[in-house]
Amino acid sequence: MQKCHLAVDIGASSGRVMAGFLAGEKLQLKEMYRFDNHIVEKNGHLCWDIDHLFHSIKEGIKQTIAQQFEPKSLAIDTWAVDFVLLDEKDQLLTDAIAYRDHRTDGMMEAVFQTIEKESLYDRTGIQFQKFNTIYQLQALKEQRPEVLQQAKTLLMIPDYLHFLLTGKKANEYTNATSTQLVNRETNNWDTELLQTLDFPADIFQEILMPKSTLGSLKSELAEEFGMDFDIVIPATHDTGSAVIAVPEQKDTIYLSSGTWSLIGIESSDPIATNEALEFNFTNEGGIDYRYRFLKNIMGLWMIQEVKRLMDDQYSFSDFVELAKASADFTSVVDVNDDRFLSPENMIEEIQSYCKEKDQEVPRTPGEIAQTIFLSLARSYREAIEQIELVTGRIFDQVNMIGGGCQNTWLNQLLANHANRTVYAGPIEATAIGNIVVQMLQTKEIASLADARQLINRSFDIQIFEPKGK
Ligand code: LFR
Repeated sequence: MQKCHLAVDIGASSGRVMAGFLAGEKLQLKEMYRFDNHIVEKNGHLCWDIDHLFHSIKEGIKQTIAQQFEPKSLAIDTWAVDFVLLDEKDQLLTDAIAYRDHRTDGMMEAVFQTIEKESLYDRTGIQFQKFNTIYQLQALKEQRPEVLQQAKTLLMIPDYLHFLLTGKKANEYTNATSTQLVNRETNNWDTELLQTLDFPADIFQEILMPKSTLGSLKSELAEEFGMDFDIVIPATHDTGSAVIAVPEQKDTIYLSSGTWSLIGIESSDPIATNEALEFNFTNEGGIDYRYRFLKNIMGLWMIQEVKRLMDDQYSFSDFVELAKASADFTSVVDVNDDRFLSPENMIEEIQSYCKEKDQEVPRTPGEIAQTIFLSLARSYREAIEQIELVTGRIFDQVNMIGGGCQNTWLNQLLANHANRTVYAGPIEATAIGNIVVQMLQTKEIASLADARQLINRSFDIQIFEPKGK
């Protein structure tokens, strides 16, 4: 059997179980299993189907073993901010409500009545997104206080999946910072903040850093799989894992491209200046307390929604070709307007935005796709300018990582609009970042710098030069 580490990487639209192992001078990655993920409507809320996710993880492990791979360890990463609450018997108290649910409408303003926006930013360094855990908890406090009162444990989604595998409860650091409740000085839960907001402090668990070992499988699971292995804590926030896998770090801007576009730089300290606040940049915690100074941009979610609304008759690569053929179409939307976060109908939302702004209304699939890609490229350029302004530094290149870098048209639009060389790859950055943390834990890789060199020589990177707009 081939010994390996298993990365379970679950995004908002799909999950995969990937085996990673060293082969000579290179890191090899092999997909073992892939499954669907999507938001479902349950009890009046938009939710994740957590049972389906856990079942799929187990299936992925079984398929891995059936393919003659033997996991030495496994680690799970997912999107951030969402959580579950457990009662005193460790049973779920709520569904796993998704961040696109409308329960947080107005909750940011409610929190600001208790603590000033500036003070919250100063304590946490985290961007203001209406779906952050802090606003989800505020929603629970106002809408279902009895649930919060009954709660004994808060686990973020990957923490909960790790708990189901091991029976051990902990909150992983990179994801914990996405709650907007971790203090950027202490890198621990901000107990004063929790008190101010009247959130029950005892539901928060010990924070564990990436590279820690959580424990081995529950005995009944080890029996079911016919083998036992450790669960290692990766950067459980997918963006945290992805940024670990950016091949080049010096003077580069990374853009993790998927359902979201996360654009930023790695910083040894949080940058929580007034300008950073004004531009709504975040300082999410990373491996070895490196901070991700970045901005969330709405991302490929917009085209995912369009694809779904068109009954999947076009693939993502069809949309790329159709958009290219509509390259002369110049209408743009502000992708970061909250109206695109969870609209009833993305196509109509884009069309009414254009109409309101007296722009030509996109009608064909190509025009709609082009409006999205062009708008994204513009907002990437704006974010790059803001990063340069805040840091006083110049960044000559962009490293695109993640599944979205298969969109060669968007890569080219970015190169043209930002007038910078774009390096695209690796596509599986998140799973790779997850795997190398497991290898750092076992000391198969000596340091993060070594891990990045290994990634650089192991995976294809495509280059896009600016061609003028
Ligand atoms: C990307 C991501 C972003 C986070 C958003 C919501 O998958 O994790 O980093 O802001 O999803 O959790």
